[in-house]
Amino acid sequence: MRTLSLLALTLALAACAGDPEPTAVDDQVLPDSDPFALDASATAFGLSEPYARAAPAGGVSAMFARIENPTGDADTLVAARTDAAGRVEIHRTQENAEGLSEMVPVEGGLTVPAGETVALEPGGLHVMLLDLQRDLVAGDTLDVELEFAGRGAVTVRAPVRGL
Ligand SMILES: [Cu+2]
Repeated sequence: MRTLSLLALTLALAACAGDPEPTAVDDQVLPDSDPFALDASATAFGLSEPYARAAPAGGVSAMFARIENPTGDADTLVAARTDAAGRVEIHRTQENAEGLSEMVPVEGGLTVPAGETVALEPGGLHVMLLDLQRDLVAGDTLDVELEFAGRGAVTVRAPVRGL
């Protein structure tokens, strides 16, 4: 799902060319049925490529995605929720002093700067799903509510993938 960036670029080029009706382009950028978009405009904050890892009930999993912020204002992911997990935390995987990989909570929330994309990916930032309330099976989908300081709560539907 790289279409968001490409379309944003297309939109910018169209604007430079003096497109008289840029809003008409906005309307067709992302269809309403697109499960990955938080907003139907390529110039708006959005999320792409979400997925969660398969794991059994009682275990742990993680959700990954790219959070794209082409707007002029930073926003911060302050919390996440899903009924599939007893507890959800925002984590960063890093190397500790002993050279071992460890996960630490991101204090104060995860800021997505204006004009930037933050990738939640294996080995880096992720939404940690603890105390799974049910099996997450490859092929299923998982709804995760992400709460941003600025724009409020948005729900992302993440496909579940096997390891
Ligand atoms: Cu973690």
